[in-house]
Amino acid sequence: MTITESVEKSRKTLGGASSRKRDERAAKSAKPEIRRVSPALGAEVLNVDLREDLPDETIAEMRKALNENCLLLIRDQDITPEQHVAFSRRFGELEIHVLTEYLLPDLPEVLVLSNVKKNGKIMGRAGVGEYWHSDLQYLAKPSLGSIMHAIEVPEIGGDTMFANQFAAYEALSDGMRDLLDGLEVVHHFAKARYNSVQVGYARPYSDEELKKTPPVTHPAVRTHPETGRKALYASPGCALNFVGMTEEESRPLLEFLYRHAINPRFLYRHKWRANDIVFWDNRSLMHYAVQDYDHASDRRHMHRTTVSGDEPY
Ligand SMILES: O=C(O)CCC(=O)C(=O)O
Ligand SMILES: [Fe+2]
Repeated sequence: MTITESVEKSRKTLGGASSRKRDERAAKSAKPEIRRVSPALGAEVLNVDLREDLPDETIAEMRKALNENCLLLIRDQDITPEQHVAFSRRFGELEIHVLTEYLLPDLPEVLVLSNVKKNGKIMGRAGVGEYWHSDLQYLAKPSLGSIMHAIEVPEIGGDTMFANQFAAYEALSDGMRDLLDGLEVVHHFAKARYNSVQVGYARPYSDEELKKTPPVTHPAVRTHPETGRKALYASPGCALNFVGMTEEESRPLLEFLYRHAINPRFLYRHKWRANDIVFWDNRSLMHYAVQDYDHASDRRHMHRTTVSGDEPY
């Protein structure tokens, strides 16, 4: 064999190997393995690499797993913000959060949640979400789901808890379900602010921010648009009262629901590892970010995208 022939042969072999590898990767990523992470909710998706443009079938499988399990965990994803956004877009349009100072300057689809300082300035929104809520429930069209990428996490602490609101609804008596099926709840962003200020981290929202988020009304029980399953949809995050009732009249029933909705049987508590991606369904879950780490010395740096959703019914 001449040198030219052998170079040609090795080029072919290498070329063959790399295209074979791509095929293998595609075949592998087309068949993600789905493994439940707790009895209440959540599934880990294995054999996917979010740096790649995943096949449509893989995305469809993930969507199905999300609808069934309410939360997806994908570990060891060392992705860029651009890859995070590209993956998120496969599930719908992305929201640009009203709190614009916490968005990545060149990529406003990414909301930074962080207590890490750069040049003396905190890089994101710190210490938020320490109350049960569903993201953007204070909007007329709340979010379908949020996709969080953990970049730096404390050794211990800083977990996020999730509560399955399908299970909460299904555990109610027929009488209570019938009552709730006929009720609507008023939600307001100002209450979410109040919750955060209460726990001592948030700055007050500006008039401008509040003007963009007038009170909205949603059914107390919402039907999942993709599965038809019903979920309790009255989280303490931003709920004020039932339509047609005063706050005082609404309080006893709302407080019963808040207690009921977080029965330990409905919960999964996620302990974050760096490069975890957690995709939670805001239509069927509430979540709660536990601020139990030392904000002065423990670094926690997360990126979140928020997939747009439909008007609840
Ligand atoms: O930091 C977290 O774990 C979650 C905070 C939160 O509520 C959110 O990003 O929606
Ligand atoms: Fe949240």
